[in-house]
Amino acid sequence: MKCILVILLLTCTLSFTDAFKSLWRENTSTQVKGKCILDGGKESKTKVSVTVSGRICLQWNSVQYRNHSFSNCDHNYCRNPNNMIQPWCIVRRRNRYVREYCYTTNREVKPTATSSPKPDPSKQDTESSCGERHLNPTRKIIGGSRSTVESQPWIAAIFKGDGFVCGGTLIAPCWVLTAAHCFSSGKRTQVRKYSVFLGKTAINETDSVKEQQFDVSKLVVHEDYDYTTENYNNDIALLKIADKNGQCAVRTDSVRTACLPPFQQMLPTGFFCEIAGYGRHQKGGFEYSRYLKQAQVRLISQDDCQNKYYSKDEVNKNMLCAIGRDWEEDACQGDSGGPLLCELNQTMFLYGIISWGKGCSEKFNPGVYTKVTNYNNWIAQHTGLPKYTAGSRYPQKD
Ligand code: 4AZ
Repeated sequence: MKCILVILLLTCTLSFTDAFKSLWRENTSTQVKGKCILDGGKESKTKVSVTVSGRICLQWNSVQYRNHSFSNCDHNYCRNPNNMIQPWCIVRRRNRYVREYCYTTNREVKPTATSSPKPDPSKQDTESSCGERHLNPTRKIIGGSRSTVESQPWIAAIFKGDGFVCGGTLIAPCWVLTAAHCFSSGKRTQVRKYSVFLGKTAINETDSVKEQQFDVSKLVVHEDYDYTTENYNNDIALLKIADKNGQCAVRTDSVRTACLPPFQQMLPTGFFCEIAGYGRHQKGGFEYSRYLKQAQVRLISQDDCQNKYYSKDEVNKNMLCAIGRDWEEDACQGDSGGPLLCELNQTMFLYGIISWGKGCSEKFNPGVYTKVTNYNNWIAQHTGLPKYTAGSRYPQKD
């Protein structure tokens, strides 16, 4: 675990660009007496001061970093003066001062409406309004937190008849992304038996104000998913949804789309992300969780996942691995198909599809996810929506 952290932090540290150096030089040379240069720009003045490794940021004016001093910055809040992908700060690691990205928990928590507005058919998410949500307080349960659907408004619950099958993620008003292994009959699956619910907080309860129900008009399972070997390679599928009137998902507080990151965009090892689903509380637990849950997980390096925890035969380049703190939070049976999302610029991006793993929350057996950023072209080809797969909401570096 320690080893993973070191690699992660090294990656973060090394990933800062030269552009930063020149900006820093410029800023420090024009430091105005009495003003903190870090607070000068239009950037958000976040009060977050924890990094992706969980370290607390050092007070800016307490550090001398590479000959730069921030004597007027009397706080330890994360800042982003050089337009990195997200705010950062300086921390102490093994007697060295290094920069680390911050764990930007939140985000301005927008007030939550007491009753959801009625769906307005003219209101649909577009590729530029994805990934936004209203956060609600969550209650702690085993290995994660009970979540309100407003915190995970992209979550889809896929049913066959009355039986819950898998989770999924709404990526465009008419399209849900899920796992191929959820449909054991592959291309021969009878889609008319399936339905998809959005805006569902509890599997066994119906909330007619928040929920939207759909039929499945089309199922596309990845042509290279092999149902005979079940090695989970290319574990990705698309469902096209429409309600009885042919209408796709309408944007409300409880139903929103998640953003897709750009093709092959990856985040540093150790980055905090979150998973959501209606799956089992515990390995071997008999009953599915009735309620939507979410948990925080961190990305594991590909090298560790392929060599230390699993083998290269088991985990390939189309997969990524993640696990919660102390191996305690993980996806489990029934969560399959659901999302692994990572937040950048207060926007949620879908990086993974819950796919497999040995057991649940078992030490040294991380959760394995389909690496969504390998499939942008596949998604564009089958949905006909290249705008949604271009990753246009992803923070741009200068
Ligand atoms: C499943 O069976 C499953 N711990 C999903 C994820 C994981 C294990 C099992 C990862 O759907």
